[in-house]
Parts: sequence; C-alpha cells; structure tokens
Amino acid sequence: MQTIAFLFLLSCVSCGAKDDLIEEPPYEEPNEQPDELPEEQPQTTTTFKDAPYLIGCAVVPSLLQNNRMYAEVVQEEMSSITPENALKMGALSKGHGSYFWDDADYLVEYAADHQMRVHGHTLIWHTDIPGWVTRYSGTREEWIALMQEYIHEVVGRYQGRIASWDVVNEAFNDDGTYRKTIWYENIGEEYIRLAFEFAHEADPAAILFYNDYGMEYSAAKREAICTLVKDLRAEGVPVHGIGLQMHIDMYRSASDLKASIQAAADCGVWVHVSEMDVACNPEKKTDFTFTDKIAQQQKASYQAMSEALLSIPADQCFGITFWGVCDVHSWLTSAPDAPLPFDSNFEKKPAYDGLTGTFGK
Ligand code: 9MR
Repeated sequence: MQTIAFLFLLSCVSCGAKDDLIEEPPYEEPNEQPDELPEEQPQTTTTFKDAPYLIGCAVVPSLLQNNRMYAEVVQEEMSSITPENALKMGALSKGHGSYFWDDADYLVEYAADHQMRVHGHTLIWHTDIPGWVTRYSGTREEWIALMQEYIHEVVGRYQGRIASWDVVNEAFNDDGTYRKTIWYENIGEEYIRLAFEFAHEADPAAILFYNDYGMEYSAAKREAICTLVKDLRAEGVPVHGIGLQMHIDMYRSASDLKASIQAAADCGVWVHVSEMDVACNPEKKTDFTFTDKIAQQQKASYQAMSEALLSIPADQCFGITFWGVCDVHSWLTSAPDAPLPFDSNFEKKPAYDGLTGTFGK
C-alpha cells in the first residue's frame, strides 16, 4: 500500500498536481485502496510464475552459466525452458552414432534443479542438419532407419525428464504446400507420421507437438496444419499439440492472434505459443529508437497474446515461451530491435505488465 501511495504521489508530482495531492486521497488516506491503478503503474508483486499457464523462455547454456542477471531472471520468472539450440540435430549429432550431449544434459539437469519443465526443440527440421546427414545417400528405408535411430536415441535419453517435444518443425510453406525438406525428398510426406510414432515409442508419456510459424498470417498454412493434425489424430497417430511460434511484430492484430490460437485449439490438442517475440522494427530501420509509444504498442501485443491463450479451455493451454530472455540476446539481430519482455539490462518492460495484467482476469 505504501508503495502504491508513493508511486501515485510520484505520478501526480510529475504531472504538476502537487497542490491537489496534499488535500486529496489516497495520499491522506493510505488505508483506502484506489479503485483502479493508473495505467502506467507496474504490477510489481505479480511475476510470470503466477500465470494461469506456464511461462518459459528459450535458453542458452553458456549464458545461464556465466551471466548472473540472466540466470536470475530465468530462475525468478520462468516455469519452463526450451533449449534454443542445444537439442537440434546439428548440435547433437556429430556423425552416425556419435553424439554431443553436454549442453543438453546441462539444461535438463538445470531445469530439474529449479523445478522447471523442459520443452524439447526440435527433432525433425529442414535446417540445422549436420553435414553427414545432408551428404547421406540411402534408400527410403535407410532414411527411415536413420530418422528412427536418431529420434529413439535423443528422446530415449531424456525419457521422463523432457516433458514435451517439437517433433516436426516447419513442414509447410506459407501457401500450405509441403516444404521440400531433406526428409520429405527422401521419405515422402509420411516422414511426419513416422517421426511422431518414433518419438512416442521412445517416450510414451511425452507430449508431442507439431510446431510452425505463420498460422497468424496465412490462412492456407493454418488450414494445412490443422488438417494434418486432425488427420493424423484420426488415424491414431500420437500428435498431442500444436506449437505456434509467434515471431510476430507489434502491428499484428489481436484478432489474427486469437483466430490462429482458436484454430489450433479446435483441433482438440494442447496449444503452445512456443517462440514468442514481438518485433518493433519490422521495417528494419537503422535509426530505430524504442520510444514509450512503441513500448505501449508492444505491450498491447503481449497482452493480446495472453488473452487469446486464456480464451481457449484451460486444459489445452500449454503455455507461452519467449524466444530469449532479454532484448540483447534475441535472435533478431539483422536490425536494431527490442522484442522481449525484458530490456538489455534485464529490466521489465511494459510488455511484462501487458502479460501479468491478464492473469486472474
Ligand atoms: O534462435 C535460433 C538461432 O540461435 C539459431 O541460429 C537458428 C538456427 O538453428 O535457430 C533459431 O531459432 C529458430 C527456431 O529454432 C525455429 N523457429 C525459428 C527460430 C528463429 O530463427
């Protein structure tokens, strides 16, 4: 209450209402709660851990190990982590039957030590594939065997410790046609079904996702993904969720977000906002400045995303994962930007309050 009165005092002083303040509540009546907090007031007591769904972020082991402030934000705010790169095939597979586990092992142990969920990203993708696989020449059956061996090895190693997996990532083009990936070319579209079956064999309890971007802007892609998921499920294939990456910008409408999340929920599966960030400089201006106005627009996007997720049944809300922790470590580096809820000094931005303000509504 004291803090609220103090902040209220500050805001009035800054808008030149000092005289009023001396006579008007709530300054003189500290026990009386104002009906509504002024719009800009940060909600300091609510954290991401209070969310009605799990909030997490993509993490990098070296930053967790060497950057104290980064580690503090992750520990204080996050309930779930997704290894940003450590579980990709290019990071893990060093040759046929040869693996590098150190980074992934570290993150899985870290999550267990801090009671966090680990979401595994990603088993089968068209990029970040090691050279020995891109050079591999085998029959269709040999490609299936290669994929099976890889998925069994990775999912099996973390059985019971990695709760969920992006089994197939980005299998569609924006027009809804299949992306001609190395897996598609060598196995055919059946590679998707097989990948889910292999993951399920290796960890029958794991929650298995199809993950992609663009459902919020391409109706054709949305349709293709929902059709795939519904068809696979109708055939008894273990697909349990849809991950919507949501690398959006602050101009994306709330109705686009809601429609895509609702479409995924209508498939009857878990819905994960799996790689969220909100670009503020999609025009890629070199002289970009993060103004208060931009901060408010970005806040509205974070708020709209949370509201969209909260509008589907609670037992389908898998959570929101940000693609990074603070602005300086974002993957968006081709132009200056500020896409995450924490700034480059690990301070909370208005985006933070955009999310927390939706909790408990
Ligand atoms: O943020 C990731 C970056 O560090 C990697 O170099 C890149 C290639 O592996 O992948 C980035 O993450 C991508 C994610 O794995 C899939 N969706 C798009 C993400 C941003 O490119």
